[in-house]
Amino acid sequence: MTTDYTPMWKDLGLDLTAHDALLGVLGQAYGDIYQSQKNRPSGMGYFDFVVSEVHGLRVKELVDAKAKGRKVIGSYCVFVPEEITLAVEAIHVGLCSGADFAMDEVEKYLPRNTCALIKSAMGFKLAKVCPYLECADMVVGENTCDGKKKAYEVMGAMMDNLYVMDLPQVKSAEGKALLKAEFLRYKEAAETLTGKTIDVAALKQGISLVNNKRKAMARLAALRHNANAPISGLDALLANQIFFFDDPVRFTDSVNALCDELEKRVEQNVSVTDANTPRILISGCPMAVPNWKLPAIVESSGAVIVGEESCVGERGCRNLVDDSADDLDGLIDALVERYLAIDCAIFTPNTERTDHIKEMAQASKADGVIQYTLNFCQPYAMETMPIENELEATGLPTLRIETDYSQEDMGQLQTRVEAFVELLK
Ligand code: BJ8
Repeated sequence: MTTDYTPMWKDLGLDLTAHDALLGVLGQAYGDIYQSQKNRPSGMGYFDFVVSEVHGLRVKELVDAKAKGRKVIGSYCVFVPEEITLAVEAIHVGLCSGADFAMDEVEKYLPRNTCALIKSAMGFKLAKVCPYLECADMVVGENTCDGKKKAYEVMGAMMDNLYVMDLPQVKSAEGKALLKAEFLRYKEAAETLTGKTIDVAALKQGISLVNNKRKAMARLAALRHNANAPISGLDALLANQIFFFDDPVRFTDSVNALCDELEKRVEQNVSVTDANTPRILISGCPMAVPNWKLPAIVESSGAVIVGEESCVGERGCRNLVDDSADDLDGLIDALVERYLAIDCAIFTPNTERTDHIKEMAQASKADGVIQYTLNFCQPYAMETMPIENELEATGLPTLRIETDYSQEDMGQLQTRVEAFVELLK
């Protein structure tokens, strides 16, 4: 029996007609792209269920938790430390921004040549279609790229619960001090929101929950390195996307259960590919739900994606937080250490990102790298050429793709990706 969530959506203030349209598009895309795949691991059943209930059961869990006094904090960037959110017993949800919505309205507030991710975040707000955003007691924006920075100024006028975190652009001693000051300011804001005070035990517990999620994702990433890929890139991307809004313990258990199954697949030589399938690493801008456009094209062109160098992927979830300190200051320092290693293109210089791409390509036995950039994203577009030069100097073929969330360039992308896949064979 399916549950009718309409009263809940209405109470959250969603525009029901627009929301129905969004769910219709999401369901159609999911059916076409995901459910048409062959030989999927049975452990993906859990993730299929999460998607089928993405605006239903998970949102109900948040609404029920709020009724019991818990708070919900939404975030747009992997720099916002979930460990601190969990330490005040709040729920941390990533706000996905992976589909075009209400673009005509958005372009009344933002220039047309703004990246799709920023426009999507604004469109979801203007059209009132995101239950996570409407559920959130506090929404955290961050000063990363110029587009996001300026968009939060506009969004701040539309929302009374937007909190903006400043971030360094340089990984210097001063940059580290700024990040620490901002994490302490976020800690205070989270404490004020919830009325809870973070102590060493609470922060250690938050660190442990998030470290466990990251360890499970590292296990999944390593299993994809096998010569006989036990899981498609699309399915692995889905787990990376759900990382941001599922219950952390249930998510970790589900990824570990999936990995147990994948280990058996590897032992038994069960694969989603054959020995000649080209292996591709995707690198660049984050792919938020339901942005499956490029991976669907790549895998329907006869290649398999073996890793994502992306914030919805390894850039976002690698590296654990050292929880050995016995005081709050030491634990905050450990958080700063871990987060400052994120090699987002907003940093200058950012050469460690190229090193990371090379390491990932080698570990995953990639035959080629697709550099994926959203149109009008200057930080990632600017890094494309030096990275291409370095990778090609090591003999690794690369392809540059600049696109957005529309379907208009599908044919052209398909042709270019197919040609690249042929080259790798
Ligand atoms: S840590 S990648 S999640 S900022 S695509 S909005 S950069 S113009 S998303 Fe990001 Fe945090 Fe960095 Fe990761 Fe700007 Fe580019 Fe748009 Fe982007």
